[in-house]
Amino acid sequence: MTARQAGRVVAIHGSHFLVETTAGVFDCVTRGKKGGIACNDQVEIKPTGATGAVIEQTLPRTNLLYRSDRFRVKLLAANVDRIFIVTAAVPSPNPDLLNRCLIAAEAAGIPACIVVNKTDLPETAALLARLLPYEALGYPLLALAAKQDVTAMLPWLAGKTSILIGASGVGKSTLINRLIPEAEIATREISEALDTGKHTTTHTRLYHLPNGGNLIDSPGMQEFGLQHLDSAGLQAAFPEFRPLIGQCRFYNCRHFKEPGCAILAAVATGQIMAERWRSYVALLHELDAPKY
Ligand SMILES: Nc1nc2c(ncn2[C@@H]2O[C@H](COP(=O)(O)OP(=O)(O)OP(=O)(O)O)[C@@H](O)[C@H]2O)c(=O)[nH]1
Ligand SMILES: [Mg+2]
Ligand SMILES: [Zn+2]
Repeated sequence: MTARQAGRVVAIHGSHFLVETTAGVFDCVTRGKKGGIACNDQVEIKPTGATGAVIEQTLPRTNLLYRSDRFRVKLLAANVDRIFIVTAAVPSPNPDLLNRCLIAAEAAGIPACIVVNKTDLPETAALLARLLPYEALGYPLLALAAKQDVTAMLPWLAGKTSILIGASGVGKSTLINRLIPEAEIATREISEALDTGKHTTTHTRLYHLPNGGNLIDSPGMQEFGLQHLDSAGLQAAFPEFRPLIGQCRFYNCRHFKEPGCAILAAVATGQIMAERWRSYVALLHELDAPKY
């Protein structure tokens, strides 16, 4: 009988899990029903052959980043130290998606940074100006061009496990290739040449940084459901709401259209960004929708 080994899930392909151990990488399956295992989960496996194994157990997580709509939950990664939300002026950015990523990061208790990629594009100045208020909320803004120079990211990555998330085509895989040349991830140019469709990266995968630490690439997302939050969790994920909570006329104010609402007053004066409040309202209505 082969002994159990500790490992780390580095990629998930359907019902197969690639698990890295000190004895090499194993192609693993789970016992019974699949699911519930995320990239960067720490697991115990039991080898069934030279390269095959069964996942026996998932070890407790420090955190879990995931999205959820009415129908299903999609795990992104576990045990993450930092989330980089990658944006670019092209393709045209979606503030609601950015907000949802930030809210998911807050809800999971993981620090988030915003990366503005493609600074070589002239449209970037306007995007940076629009995103500046996010820095004031506590989300550092890193502006760079993955195709030119990614050194601005290095101090944030060292010794940590980080994940890149964001819309398709913003340059997540290009960034990883620049930071980890041996990753050799296919990026948009290649998928366009092969005509394989819109999303280039189809699986979440963890790569090791040359100077220590790990970086996880993820497929571009269009939607980010947060059905797992309740109304209190949603409000708590907005740092700019915190100083105003308790100042509304009604103790159970939902900050939607109630009279005497301190949040609405702050939106009216511009103290709270209208695009943040719009994401809040959209999410508030989504969590009222029936779940199946
Ligand atoms: N101008 C410019 N283009 C870039 C830069 N970085 C990446 N790109 C381009 O943006 C396109 C998309 O890059 P990818 O790295 O495939 O984007 P992705 O975010 O991984 O996309 P998905 O895998 O679909 O989620 C490619 O054509 C890249 O060459 C940059 O710094 N400047
Ligand atoms: Mg990609
Ligand atoms: Zn209110």
